[in-house]
This record gives sequence, structure tokens and C-alpha cells, in this order.
Amino acid sequence: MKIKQIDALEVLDSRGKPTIRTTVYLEDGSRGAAIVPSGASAGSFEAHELRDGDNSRYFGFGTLNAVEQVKGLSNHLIGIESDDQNKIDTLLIDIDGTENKEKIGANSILSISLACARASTNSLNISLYEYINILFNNLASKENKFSMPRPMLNILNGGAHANNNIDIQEFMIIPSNKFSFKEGLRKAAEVYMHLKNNLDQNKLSTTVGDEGGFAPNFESNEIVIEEIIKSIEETGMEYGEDISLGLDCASSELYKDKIYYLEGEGNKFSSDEMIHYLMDLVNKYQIISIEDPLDESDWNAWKKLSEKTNNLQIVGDDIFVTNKELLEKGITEKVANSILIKPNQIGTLTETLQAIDLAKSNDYGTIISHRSGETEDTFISDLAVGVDARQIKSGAPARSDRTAKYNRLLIIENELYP
Ligand code: 2PG
Ligand code: MG
Repeated sequence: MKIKQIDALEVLDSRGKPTIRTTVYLEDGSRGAAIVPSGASAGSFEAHELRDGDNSRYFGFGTLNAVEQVKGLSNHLIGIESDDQNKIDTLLIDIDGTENKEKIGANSILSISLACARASTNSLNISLYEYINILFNNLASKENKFSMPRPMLNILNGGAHANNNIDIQEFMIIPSNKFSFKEGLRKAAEVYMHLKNNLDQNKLSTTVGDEGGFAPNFESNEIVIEEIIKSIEETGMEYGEDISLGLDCASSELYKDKIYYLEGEGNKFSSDEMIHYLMDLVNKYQIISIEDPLDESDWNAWKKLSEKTNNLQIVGDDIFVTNKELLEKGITEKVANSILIKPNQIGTLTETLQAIDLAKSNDYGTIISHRSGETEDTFISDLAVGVDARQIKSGAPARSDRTAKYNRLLIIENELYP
């Protein structure tokens, strides 16, 4: 159905910072809206996020320029078929004309791109995950069915997402894939509740970080891991069998002048020492997934780490930034074996789907991800199901910006497997 009008608004994300919400109106009266999230530990190669820089509003974080950009683009898009996602995204990329979308802003562009998909879905009267599946299969090298993703729930926050002394950014519990989504989520939520009681009893803070995980001070990463394993076992589950552990080290945040600074536990590591430290953690605690173990520029160390492991999931976030050229380089150089997918790192739905396809055709795992600055928008839940991504991370099983995604998945599961 043809696009009739596009409008945008400055709204707030879960950290109280402004972001952009765009609505696409179609000629048949349907409409679709999307709100774009935003990161704190953003990779330097991410597409550009347009902020006003006007310190008299929101400390410079305002998005009024982005809103104006979207309104200005309206004229170029009116009359185009909203389900011609490739044409829309290519047009937006061409109008911007820069390498990393710095003129119009990846936030402005993505808000239009996603809102077009939503509007088309509403016009066709199908579910968003079904629509995404059609789009994806049109460009993918293999046919993809729907699948419910395995959640990775960040229940303890450190790094740039909390003001505690923990260096590792995310400690994620991962329910076994022998469970349905609903069962896995329940078990993870029970562990989260139990961990809260344990922290409380030990007089540790139960306030939460950006992604809903607890954020107390601890002496070391090892103690955090042991505390989480204890909570899993005390909840009546078998660690490793029912629930496993994954980490996001967000190491680009720890790296300066070729040294990794783990200030919280008073450690300073070269790349080789960092690999050694992390592999010790992985082996000692049977960790199954590790994201950004090394800095985004430390490719040689990434290669070394990737060679060392067989069964470990090694996830590239800042190093790949959902960018198919960087992923291509990773595949050629045998770096990592999975990619974190964040649509706002690249800026259009089409490019996001292309990165997922490239990963899947090379047997790289795909994990659809939220940002630390989130909203009520649940697009990533439908994305995970529609592209058969198998995994999603959306923070703790708490706080509406996080649970909105898990709740949407409960609804989809109920629709697919009533
Ligand atoms: C990450 C993300 C999401 P941010 O590093 O994986 O958890 O954090 O959005 O701050 O980049
Ligand atoms: Mg990350």
C-alpha cells in the first residue's frame, strides 16, 4: 500500500534520554510506528546517531533535528509502496549519501525503515514476525521458518550500565533449549527473584542497572559468577543442565593504550593475559557464551581466542556492529562464531536482514539484541522469530522496557503453539 504521510516525535527512552518515534501513514488508513533504542557502550563503528548537541535541552541529547530530518524525508517517500522495504531503505541510504549515515542520522533512518514494516504489516493484517519472515526469505539464501528464540537474561549489571565496581558489563542466565520459551523464562525469572533475596539477606544493594539486572558492588567477577550459580542451584535447578551462564565483557570499554583495565578487581592485562583470564573463567565455570571478550580493534587477539575454543559461543558486538562488511572480514579471518544483531547499529531493516543472512549462510550464530537505552517498542521480538535467530537478549526479566520484549514473545509463542 502506498505511503501517504510520515510524522515523527521526540519521546523518552528507559534512561530518560530522548529518542525518536516515527509513524508511517498509508493510503488505506493503516499506520505503523517505531521507536529507536540507543546504546551506552556503543561501538565506534556504529552508524551515526543524530543528536542535537544543544546543551540548553536534555544536556545536548535532544532529537529534534532527527525529527525534522524525518519530516523532511516525507516528500521523498510519499507514493512509494510501503512493502518495498529494499527500495525504501536504499533510497534513504542514497539521500543520506555518507558512509555511516551521519547526515540524516541512523536513528532517523531506522525509525522510518521499521515504521514502514509495521505499517505494511497492519495493512496486510498479518503479524509482524510473519511479515519479517516474508521479507527475509525474499533476500535470504535459504528458506527460514519461524522459531522461538532462547532468551539470554542479563541479571547482574556492571561496566557502563551500572555505577558499581564490576568490570564485566553483563552476566546472563540462559535457560536450556529443552524448555519452551515460556518455561525457560519462568525459570530465569525465579532465579532473578531468588538472587534478589540472597543479595538482600547479605545486605547488598538490590537496585538495578540500565538493563534491569542487579548492580551491587562485588570484589571480583568470580564472586559474581559464584553468587549467580548459587542462586540457580538454590532455586532447584541444575547449573549447566537447566540454566547456563553467558557474559558480555564489553571489552572496548576496558581497553586503553593496548591494556585491558579491570579496575574493579585491580587487574591490568595485555591482550594475551586477557585471553588467559577469560578462558580460565570459561573453563572453571563452564560458561557457554562470551560476547566482546576483546576490544573492537584487537583483531589479532580475537583470532587467537577464536582458535582456542570449540564449543564456546563467541559473540561479536562492537567488532561487527551488525555491518556485513565487518562480518565478512570476521568470517574470512575466522574471528568469533556468532554475531550480535542490533538494527540501530546499522540503520535500516534491509541491512540488518542482510547481516543476519550472511551470518546464517556461514554458520555464525545470530543473537538479536536490545540496547541499554530501550523503549516499549518490541520490534526485536518479532525480528528474532521471523528470521529464525534462535537467540535473543533483552536484559533482566524485570522493568517494562525489558519485559515488553519477553511478553511479546510469550504472545507469539501462544499464537504459534496454542
Ligand atoms: C551490548 C548492549 C546491550 P549497549 O553491549 O550488548 O546489552 O549495550 O546498548 O549499551 O551498547
Ligand atoms: Mg555487547
